[in-house]
Amino acid sequence: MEKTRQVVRKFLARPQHEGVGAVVRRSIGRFELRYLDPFLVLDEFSVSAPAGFPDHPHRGFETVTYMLEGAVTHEDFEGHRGTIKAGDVQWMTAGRGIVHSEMPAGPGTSKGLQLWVNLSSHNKMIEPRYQEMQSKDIACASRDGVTVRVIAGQSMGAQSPVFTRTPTMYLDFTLRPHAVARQPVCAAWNAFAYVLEGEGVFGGGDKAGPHHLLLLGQQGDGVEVWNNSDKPLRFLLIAGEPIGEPVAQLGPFVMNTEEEIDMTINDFEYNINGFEKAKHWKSQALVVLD
Ligand code: FJE
Ligand code: FE
Repeated sequence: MEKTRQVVRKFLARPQHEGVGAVVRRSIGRFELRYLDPFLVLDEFSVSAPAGFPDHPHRGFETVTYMLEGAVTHEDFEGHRGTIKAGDVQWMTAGRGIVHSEMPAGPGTSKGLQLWVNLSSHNKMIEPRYQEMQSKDIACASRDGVTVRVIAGQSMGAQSPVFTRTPTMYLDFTLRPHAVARQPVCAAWNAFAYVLEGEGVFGGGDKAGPHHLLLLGQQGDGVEVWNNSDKPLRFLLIAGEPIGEPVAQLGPFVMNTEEEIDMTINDFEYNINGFEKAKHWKSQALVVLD
């Protein structure tokens, strides 16, 4: 690494209501940062029963759910079901259509992050697919007070098996006090850091604590992060190759044109073109709440 990218903007993600009774801190996808190509949404969520994200559809992008605390049970209209526990990742390609519910499991509060990764026009209508990794199976590396968990891409010799249809790097760093991390990031990829715990100095000067998103500039071949404090620092470093296409979005439907959005509303309403199985499906989670 020769030159670190600098922080160009800094955002504090404040809590807002989403789903049914859930709270999210949305950084990407809110008014001030509508779209960071290819990323549509980054939500740090906190949810406890009976609140959650009951039956809803997706089309045209991927959701990446990374749990920090507690667990989330998901079930979809194809009968795919499971529980994402602390440290686990679910990389879901919604493609042409998924209808599912995502509800907290067990007592206490479930916390995590959900990232929405856009798909290019030729991938928007692909078959839905799941890539799931349990915490114990996530590639990890440690050196000089720096530990990284590799959710997507590679870092410090560790590599993730996740296939990212939209090329994406997703790293979870923990730095001991006074440690420094240097991570190469592809030129031309959009990149940001999101602080989970402690306080870091990013890209040669900007200090930030929890719930802050630091947008990194394009100049440089990587990023440098310092933990100058005497507490651990944990942050995500995420980067993706921009798609460079127009975005038409209506809630959980993300296409390229308004016409495609209208077709999607029609497909969902009449249970066609990928939404066939939504017709007679209801999650068990919803039944329990009834
Ligand atoms: C959604 C409202 C929503 N952030 N973070 C509208 F709440 C949702 C939605 C989520 C979501 C789910 C989890 Cl597990 C974590 C989230 C929003 O489900 F998709 C739309 N369109
Ligand atoms: Fe969802």
